[in-house]
Amino acid sequence: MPVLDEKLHDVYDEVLRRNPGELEFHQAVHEVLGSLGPVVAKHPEYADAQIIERLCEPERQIIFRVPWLDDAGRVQINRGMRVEFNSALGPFKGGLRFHPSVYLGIVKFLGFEQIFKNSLTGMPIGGGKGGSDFDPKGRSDAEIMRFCQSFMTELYRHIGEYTDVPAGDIGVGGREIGYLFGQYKRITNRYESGILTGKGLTWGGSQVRTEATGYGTVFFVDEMLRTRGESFDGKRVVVSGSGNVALYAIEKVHQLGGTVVACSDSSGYVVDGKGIDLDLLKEVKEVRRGRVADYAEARGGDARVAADGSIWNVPCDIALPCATQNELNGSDAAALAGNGCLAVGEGANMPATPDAVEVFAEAGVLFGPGKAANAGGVATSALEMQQNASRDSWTFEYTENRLNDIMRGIHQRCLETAEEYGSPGNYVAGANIAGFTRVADAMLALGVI
Ligand code: NDP
Ligand code: 2IT
Repeated sequence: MPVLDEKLHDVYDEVLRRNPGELEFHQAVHEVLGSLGPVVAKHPEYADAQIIERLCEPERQIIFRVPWLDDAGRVQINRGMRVEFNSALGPFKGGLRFHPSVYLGIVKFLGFEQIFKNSLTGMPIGGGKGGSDFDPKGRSDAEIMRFCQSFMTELYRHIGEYTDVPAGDIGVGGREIGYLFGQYKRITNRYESGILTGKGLTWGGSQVRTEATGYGTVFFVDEMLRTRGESFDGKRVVVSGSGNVALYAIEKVHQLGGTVVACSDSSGYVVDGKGIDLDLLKEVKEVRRGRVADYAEARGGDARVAADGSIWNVPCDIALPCATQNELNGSDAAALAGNGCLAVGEGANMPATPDAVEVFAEAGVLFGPGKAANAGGVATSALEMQQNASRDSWTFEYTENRLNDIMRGIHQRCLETAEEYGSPGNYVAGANIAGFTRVADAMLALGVI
């Protein structure tokens, strides 16, 4: 982990003291502060206005009970939350995660990351995140609907086109956004398309939003490869996960001439040397809501599933972690670098541990951090908000071109900022500093609020 300078160290100690036990939040704060030494040296005005201290304290945190009836008629109780972290650049914006591991420390790490990611897109969106410890696995469609309706029955009073605009994340996709939007509409008697993003195409959604995070990650990595005269063409790629981000990362890699040879879910990973059959994988994951083992069985041939060991031991040229936080550690990174991996792009939020990031830096592996590499999802959400505000809908081609331009812009901003602050080629420094300075300048302008 980078050593923090004295002033930033004090800020970090205060974050530890005020947020005990929230390990992922601590990790995310440390990662950003690790890049800000040269910024506070150059800009004493940020320290005078306590900008970093204010950024580390969410503007508002909402925690609520979510009671619902399961199919057997039993009462179930989950905890829902929404952390509205920073609205200096626009309404709070960020996804909702439904997973049993969700607690305040996860939502705060994601909300904190989201501030800088959203800033980096150059679009007018603040940062927030929400979710629940609800476990969708094994739940019927009717149970998912009742849960979403109960969740929105509390959340509706806190969100709005100009206030806070949630979207999907782990465990929240098109189906859940539909049930959430339906309940909002029923409670308020208003068709306010701009209160959620990730909607279906017939009821206010945007083309490319489903594909955006995965496609955007691949566009970003493609830009990194270009700096070394390389491309995806002919490359072997490993993608972890097999959810929304992973599926569309795989699709774009294949469109660009690469071959994805492995993917995973929480029960294991599948190696498919001939290249993942994406139509089959989508059918298994999106229609049947099955496991990667079901894919391997249906695929037959050489495809095999592994329940232990690490997907990062599968030799590849490019690695795209697209599942969850801290899924790629220092020894995984060493295995990737040892196998000649050229580039890593974080489709997920904070999938690489601090040790892993250090290994990549030492080995000269190109590393695109999540707040830059996976920003295409939220950027396309902002495009969805634009379309909702103007009651318009754009074509797939136009929207994908906008996404591609945004990802190139983010890549450029990272490189230029890294250079300006003395860390040429360091995408972590570039993303953190460029994301930070835009928010910090807005906060300075808005006064002490
Ligand atoms: P999905 O729920 O669609 O898919 C998540 C995938 O990751 C599944 O394959 C899941 O396996 C696996 N996974 C989840 N949790 C764990 C875990 N604890 N251990 C191992 N595997 C796990 O989510 P998304 O694809 O939307 O999100 C993936 C990542 O991308 C997350 O980090 C999210 O924050 C990030 N992200 C998402 C964006 C979006 O627009 N959706 C935008 C930017 C970032 P299983 O099915 O077995 O649980
Ligand atoms: O982590 C993320 O950027 C997301 N889950 C998407 C957020 C959004 O508002 O589209």
